[in-house]
Amino acid sequence: MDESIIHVDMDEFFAAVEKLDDPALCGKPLLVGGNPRGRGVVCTASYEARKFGCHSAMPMAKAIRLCPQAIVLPVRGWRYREVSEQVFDVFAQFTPQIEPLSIDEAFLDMAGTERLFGPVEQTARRIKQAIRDQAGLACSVGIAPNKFLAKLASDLEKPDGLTVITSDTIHTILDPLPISKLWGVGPAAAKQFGKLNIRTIAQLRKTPLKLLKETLGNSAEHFYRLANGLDDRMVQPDSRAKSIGQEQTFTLDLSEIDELRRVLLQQTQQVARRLRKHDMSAKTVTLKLRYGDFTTISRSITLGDPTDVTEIIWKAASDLLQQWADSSFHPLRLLGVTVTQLQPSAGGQMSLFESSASKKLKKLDSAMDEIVDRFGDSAVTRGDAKGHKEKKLKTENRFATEAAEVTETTKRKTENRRLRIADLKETGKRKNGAVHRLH
Ligand code: DCP
Ligand code: MG
Repeated sequence: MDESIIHVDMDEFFAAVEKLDDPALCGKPLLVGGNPRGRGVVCTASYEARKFGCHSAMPMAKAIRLCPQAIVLPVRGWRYREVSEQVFDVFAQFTPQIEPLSIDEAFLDMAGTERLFGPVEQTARRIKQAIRDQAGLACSVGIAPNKFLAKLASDLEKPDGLTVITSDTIHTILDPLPISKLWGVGPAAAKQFGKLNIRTIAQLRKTPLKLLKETLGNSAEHFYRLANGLDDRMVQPDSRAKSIGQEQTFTLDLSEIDELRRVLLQQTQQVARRLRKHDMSAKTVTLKLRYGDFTTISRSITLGDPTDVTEIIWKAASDLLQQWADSSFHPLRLLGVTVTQLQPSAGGQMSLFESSASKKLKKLDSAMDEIVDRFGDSAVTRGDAKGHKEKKLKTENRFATEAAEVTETTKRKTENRRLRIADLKETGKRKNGAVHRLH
């Protein structure tokens, strides 16, 4: 099948996150954006508010005139980014070929995944369901042979849509649409087309290319190709790594904590080494633990400062393992460690303000890296200092001890978030002032 490009676009994204965090907002007209008393604009209007003519980029004051009963909410960028990350994590469960377009949309190239997941349309349904389960939100999906058609398709049946354009249906779907649906047709281009009496894609497709070139110059061919459903841009995956991790499935479930520590130490050394190779530091360390019945949980900790030092990451990872073992030990089928919240390291230079303990650790790391580079991974490993407190190096790992169970099973995750949100509301962190009615 040629239709291997998927475009996913979240529905009423900022408003949907607000509804997710406060279900009392569901079904209500919402305007998320800037202050109506200043020159604030609408970032998004919920579908209920769109019925009154409100839309993105409209001055907030005007939107309120159109829909006075709307609830106006301020922009909570950090929260939308957090949910966006969950959505992109779902994409990564289906393909590494992900091209992000914005906070709420991406292209996925599914070519070659049929053997693993079945037909692309079926996979698209699974992606929609996984986004609903893991992020609690609805999205619209377009499936087509190329990026232009996939993006156009995802917009055709919003909200909660799924539209397939095949090579057989291109013209039936494109022809009646206004030319403003073509990628790159703004008001100026639309005016030019108007001079040629071209208002629909069918009219454009049927106009001789020569005539188009006389009026539109170089861009004529681009629009003519789009009107015919042709686009050969590739999906360009975002190459910046978002996480570095190492995991291992055991032939027999492992039930010895010392054995697990040994595996984790190896994994941590490899992860930290890969971080240094990429000149990156990480702020969050996450353990993945899978039990014999496939229940998968994770525990994470956020460090005070980003680091690429093995000893600091090991301290975080081994503490997490110990805390888990103390409270809910089970034999493990799989153990893994991942670091996230990556950022470039400070050029590998040791800061003047760095403590001598930290400098020593960095020297140790570079010496170990050199040995591994020359003689391979198994050439050297550090000792597990557990129980030898006097040997423990006093590193300045100021852990903002935020150990939290991030994942349980996928199903329980959404439920947990709802509980957390209810918690937040109760503790008043989401202040009443954040939701203000403006009349
Ligand atoms: N956004 C913004 N300013 C704009 C347009 C959008 O801040 N001028 C933000 C708010 C949107 C988010 O980006 O929620 C995603 O943009 P979309 O164009 O995908 O719009 P929505 O997701 O809100 O709605 P739709 O269901 O039409 O995709
Ligand atoms: Mg959207």
